[in-house]
Amino acid sequence: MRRDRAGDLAVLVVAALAGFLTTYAALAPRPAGAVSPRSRIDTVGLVDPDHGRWYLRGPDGAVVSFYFGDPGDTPLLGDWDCDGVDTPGMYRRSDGFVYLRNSTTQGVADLRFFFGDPGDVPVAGDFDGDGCDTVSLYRPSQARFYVIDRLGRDGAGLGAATRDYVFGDPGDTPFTGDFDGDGIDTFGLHRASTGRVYLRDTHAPGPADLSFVFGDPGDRPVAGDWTGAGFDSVGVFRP
Ligand SMILES: [Ca+2]
Ligand SMILES: [Ca+2]
Ligand SMILES: [Ca+2]
Repeated sequence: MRRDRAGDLAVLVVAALAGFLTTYAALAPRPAGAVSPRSRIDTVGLVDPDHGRWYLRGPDGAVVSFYFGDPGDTPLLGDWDCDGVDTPGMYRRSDGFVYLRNSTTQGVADLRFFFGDPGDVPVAGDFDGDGCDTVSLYRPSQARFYVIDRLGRDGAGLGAATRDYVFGDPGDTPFTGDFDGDGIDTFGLHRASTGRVYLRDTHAPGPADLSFVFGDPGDRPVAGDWTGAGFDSVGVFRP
């Protein structure tokens, strides 16, 4: 979830996964005279699934911690209000709602909307490059992604899917990132049985643009810009 707003000093968060691992990013101040606005370095954060407590690590090592959500919620991170700052969200399977918050502090959700079917997996990102993150949907039983470029309205359902397509196999774990640095987030998959990662750079059916083996069975994939290179690459968290 890329944000290149020159001069912003805001804290950002990128990418979230089902379970409890998130990656966390902050936009560092631009060095004097720097031309490129890309000075973002991603780091990681964690959500304690037993207590709904978030731990987000900044580039200076400082950790922001707060409670948001209930045990068992699926965490999300994104820039829901397009202000350049990524903040928490969660999907609560028990009531089928997504809850989004616009600050990295404790408090109630600013927006909630009904989400998909019970087996669906939420995936957050900026899928059209307009600077706003939305919550899209991955349906594991069909290995199908539904790309949604608007947030649901408060109390109502998801926005309409603009595209949907099959990518990967049922059982793959989805994640999002801007793997080619064009400002648009797309999907990656991690196949636990083989440890193979599949990355796709466009929102259309087709084979992976890049595939490689990374990590061990049981690892959880994340994507982020770990070096400030201007594109996202893959990491794993080993529980
Ligand atoms: Ca925001
Ligand atoms: Ca968007
Ligand atoms: Ca991209």
